[in-house]
Amino acid sequence: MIKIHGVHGSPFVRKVFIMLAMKGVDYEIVPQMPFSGSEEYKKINPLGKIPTLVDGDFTLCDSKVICRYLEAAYPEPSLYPTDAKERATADWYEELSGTTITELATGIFFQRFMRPRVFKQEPDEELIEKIVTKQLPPMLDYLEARVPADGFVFGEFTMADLSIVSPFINASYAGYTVDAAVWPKLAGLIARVREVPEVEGVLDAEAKTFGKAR
Ligand SMILES: N[C@@H](CCC(=O)N[C@@H](CS)C(=O)NCC(=O)O)C(=O)O
Repeated sequence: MIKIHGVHGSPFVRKVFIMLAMKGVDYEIVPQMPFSGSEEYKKINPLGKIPTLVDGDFTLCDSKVICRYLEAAYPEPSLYPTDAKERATADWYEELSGTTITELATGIFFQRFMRPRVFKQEPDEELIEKIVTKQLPPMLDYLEARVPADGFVFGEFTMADLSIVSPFINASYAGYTVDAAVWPKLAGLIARVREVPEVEGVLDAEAKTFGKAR
């Protein structure tokens, strides 16, 4: 059986769990905290990051790479667009969202959620203010101009939708929501993605892990 090394709550691990659920592929979670410094874990993932997929003697790192492998290995249902331009656009959204946007959104999550709970430190409110008022808005404007008012980015649900939304789920754990008065399309997409049954299932599991209702 496929093993995923990681934990609930990571925006990257979440994508892999949801994709496996949508493809109907059974998997086992091997608990692996980020930033653990485990030398043993670095033997399968030299970066020490989560997730890592292990299937027998086959090992794969990085959520983007893992998701592309899963799409090729388990083609149904298709979760990436097949048209060349749409597929490339989906890849770009996953790249943008998995880098800069995740850094900003998880910055809020780290400060407001992880720091007090895990590190017993006060959040850096100045940093949060800078993210929320200066750094995140241009990204939200960019996405707002590209996401639809109804349905999903490429009609049917794809990993592009999940990639765009995943960082904002982390920010929501820290009390941040995308203002629907300013970015109505993006706020609507976030709400619709949350309602996809497999997304709901994984978010319920996250809520149990965090010990609170989502
Ligand atoms: N590009 C990687 C990023 C993975 C990543 O940064 N995961 C975080 C947890 S959300 C992590 O393990 N951080 C630990 C570290 O950076 O050392 C992917 O898509 O899987």
